[in-house]
Amino acid sequence: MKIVYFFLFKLGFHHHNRAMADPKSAFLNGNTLNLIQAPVALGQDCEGVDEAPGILIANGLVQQVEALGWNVVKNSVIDSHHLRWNSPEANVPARQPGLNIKFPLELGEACRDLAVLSKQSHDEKAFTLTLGGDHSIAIGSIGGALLARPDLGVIWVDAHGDFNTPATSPSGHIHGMPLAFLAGLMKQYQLPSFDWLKNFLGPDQLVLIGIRSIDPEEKLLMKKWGVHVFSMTEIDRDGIGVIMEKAKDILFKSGNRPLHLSYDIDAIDPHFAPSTGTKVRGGLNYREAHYIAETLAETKQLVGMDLVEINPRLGYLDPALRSEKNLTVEIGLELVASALGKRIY
Ligand SMILES: [Mn+2]
Repeated sequence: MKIVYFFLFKLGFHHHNRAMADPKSAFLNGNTLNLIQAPVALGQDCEGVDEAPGILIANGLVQQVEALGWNVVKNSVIDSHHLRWNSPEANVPARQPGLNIKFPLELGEACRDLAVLSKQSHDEKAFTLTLGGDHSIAIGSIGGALLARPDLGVIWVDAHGDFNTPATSPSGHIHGMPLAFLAGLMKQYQLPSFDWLKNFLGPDQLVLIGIRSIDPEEKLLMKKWGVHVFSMTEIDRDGIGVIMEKAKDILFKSGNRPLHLSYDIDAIDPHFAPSTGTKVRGGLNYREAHYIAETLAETKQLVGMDLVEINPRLGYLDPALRSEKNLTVEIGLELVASALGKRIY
């Protein structure tokens, strides 16, 4: 499979007139930020999630990031036209014979190429912002980050557990399996297209927040592996402020470490973020959604972020609205800003 990258290098000379913000992170090289667009949709079955990176950028993502004092040095796109539902290749039978998993070859190769970019970006100590695409792309962004930063801590914000394996998944969709890959639970299946995954997360490196929909056997896997889960129930009981303190206590137990935020937009209540493929009621409200990103930015340990599962074709009664004033695209842009240091006061 041929993957082509488009690198757009920008000169930073016009940035010196901007007030240099305070140090972004001890784990970063100043205010350097690399953007990776991962328009991948084959991890699930709704057309349109691959359109999100383009629409986020058309709605001012780069300008917004630069206004916060970041210097966007690289803007790379994984050319994954063959990974979209509207491509002819997507119409071939998806399921691997004898195994309940869809498009492992295509997604393994896409994530491998994304991992190369992610590792390189982390080697450069640039903040690495990856725009999905469905959540399968986190195998690449985090799998690559772990090659450069084996000690990475991950905050996974999601409505779902994303811990399924072929043995527990009702659908075979890889966007429900990225944490099983990153936790090393997929090694038993020996998928050659994922053999580049070398470093894995341990239970002390991962916190899940906002969860409210877990498949029954997936839940058993998660408990056995020992993942820290803060479901919507805990957020209701303790408030998001207490939950974020607990999450930091877990991740910083042995001292500071670089952090990665993997933000699935479906963690947010569909009332606020309707344009996504697997909606679940009872999610994060608008301020809770932001508070998570703001708190992590405040730690100064954040080195990367995924923003995934925005599907601009969904959630609107009037399709004419989908590419312009899309509420979910707007909230996605705002979450990136919060994670990159935007403050109310
Ligand atoms: Mn997810």
